[in-house]
Amino acid sequence: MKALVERSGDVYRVSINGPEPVVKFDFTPSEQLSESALDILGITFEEKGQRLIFTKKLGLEEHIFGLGEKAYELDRKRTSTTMWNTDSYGYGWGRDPLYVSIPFFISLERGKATGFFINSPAKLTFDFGVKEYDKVSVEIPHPDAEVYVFTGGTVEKIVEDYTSLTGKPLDPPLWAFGYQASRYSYFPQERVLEIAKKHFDEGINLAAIHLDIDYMDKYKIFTWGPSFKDPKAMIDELHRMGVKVVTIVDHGVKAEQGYDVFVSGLGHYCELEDGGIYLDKMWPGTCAYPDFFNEECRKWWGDLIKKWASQGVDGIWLDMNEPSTLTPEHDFRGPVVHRLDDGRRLPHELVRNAYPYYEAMATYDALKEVHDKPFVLSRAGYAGIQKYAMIWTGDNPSTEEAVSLQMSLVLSLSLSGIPFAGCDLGGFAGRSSPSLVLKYYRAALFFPLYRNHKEKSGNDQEPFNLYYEEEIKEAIALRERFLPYIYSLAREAHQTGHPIVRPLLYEFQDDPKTYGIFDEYMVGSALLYAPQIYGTSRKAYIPKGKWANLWSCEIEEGARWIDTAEDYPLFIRENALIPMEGELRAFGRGSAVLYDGSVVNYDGSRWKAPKEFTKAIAYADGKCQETTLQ
Ligand code: NBV
Repeated sequence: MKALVERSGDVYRVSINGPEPVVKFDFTPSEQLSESALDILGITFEEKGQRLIFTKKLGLEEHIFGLGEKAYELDRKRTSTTMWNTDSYGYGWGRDPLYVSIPFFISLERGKATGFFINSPAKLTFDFGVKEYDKVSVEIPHPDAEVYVFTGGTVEKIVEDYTSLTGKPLDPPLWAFGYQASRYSYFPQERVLEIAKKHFDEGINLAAIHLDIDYMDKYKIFTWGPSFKDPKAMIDELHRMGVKVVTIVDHGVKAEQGYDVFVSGLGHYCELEDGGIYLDKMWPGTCAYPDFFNEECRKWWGDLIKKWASQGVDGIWLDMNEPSTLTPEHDFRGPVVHRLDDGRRLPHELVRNAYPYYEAMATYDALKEVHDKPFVLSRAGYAGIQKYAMIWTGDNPSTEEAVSLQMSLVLSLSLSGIPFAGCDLGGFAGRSSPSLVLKYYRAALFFPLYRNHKEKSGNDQEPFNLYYEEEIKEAIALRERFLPYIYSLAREAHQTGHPIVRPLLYEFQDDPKTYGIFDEYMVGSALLYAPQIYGTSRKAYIPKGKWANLWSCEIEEGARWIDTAEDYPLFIRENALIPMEGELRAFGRGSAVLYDGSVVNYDGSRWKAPKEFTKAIAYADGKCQETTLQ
């Protein structure tokens, strides 16, 4: 076995048997180390036929985080999990795998963090102390591997270094953080307009509306069907209302003579070993599938996206891109091969998880030529997807247990380099009670993507169709008040990789009590939120330090558990400032960088802020002092 260990700052690259990764990330080593560096890093590799086994010890006080979208508690200790992007309709706790595969985890032991990233889109299996109580092992189904170790020590530094390697998150347009409506499917076009208008009539500012597969002509991508007679007029009307338009685009291209999209793509589809086009079932019937691993294919797809978006379409929603099919297996069947840019033809099993990565790359790069800041929403993903797309967590169910699960998923994505994520508010699969929908809106209050979406056979769960309408509208309005803070955090996320919603352990890694908490979260480093998702009261953990209750102005001192019956338990950290719509709030001194780069601050007696802020609230000694600015 050949091992090469190189280093740049706190990041080590270990190359076993001369790997040629399917997804290449830039890494410029400053030094080469001897093989004994593997002992210092505490990792070993063993060859087993055509496979490699990675192992490290698992300490009694060691805990594991990351790995993106996994339906477990945040702490992955005592789980076994597979990386294989999978269509997972209606999943609940414990279903594995789901749609996104991020083979990157963070170990936290006695307050010290170390990160590990196995750069392979093949079917990796991770075992964290299940098979062997005191070991982490990863089975790699090929004889070579590229592994990165991040030794920065803090969770934040590791997320920074991981996103320096795999790419900083995109810079989404600001409307992406507004409230969005979706349904499988709103049609005909008159109904789309009515639905959008209804939101405004009911006092909800709608930022975007999503069009699911029924806008198409017999599900053929890049077409409009007969119930969208004048899409241009519909788009113009939506734009006049201030509503952006996002269309779903699946990967399956109907294999049909005379369908210009299909014909133009010949030569760019996934092939079988014998060179024939791989054909299998998707919405329109027998389909061919773009081979996004190949640059020529990405160019062809990019031209289609550009042409489509130039009609006024604002964003693209990539579904089924694990890749899935409508076959009993859901996956690609048969000996499918992919052509990589470097000329290799590799079997599907070795590259699968990177399919959505290259699809999102092609889509983002093309949209960028039409819109300054592209909006791409993807269901599946691989490490690095954060450069190109926001992620939504797929077909979540409308069940009570799913609400905290969604928090765990989005917070884990946050730890895994993907700050821009969200879930279908209300739940996609099944029927939802009004109180469940409200819990979803509350749990996700600060999730970067805030979109209601529902399956065909589900109930109408737009806020105005539910008898909890007022309460849900209150949630939407409260989120809106925090948008300046969310925007400023989006800027930080884009520049650094720091997530917007953060598990408590991200900010308080010295406190092991935070490791098990996934039903409350930090918003940036300044705000603590414990959503009221169980009933009318809940326990909330207040980490060490002083915190001001946003509403009552009382000061809480951590670390301790409290009971709270507030609808929106929110606490400002000491010496932090939060920019809100037209107002600033600070506990002690504090400052914040706004989305446009300007700085607002409070030095304990004076406020410094641009004109859009007319009110300021200072928290001190259990009281709030309000000041009118300029
Ligand atoms: O395009 C239809 C749906 C979509 O609404 C949903 O958000 C996706 O996750 N899509 C899955 C296809 C399968 C629906 C069962």
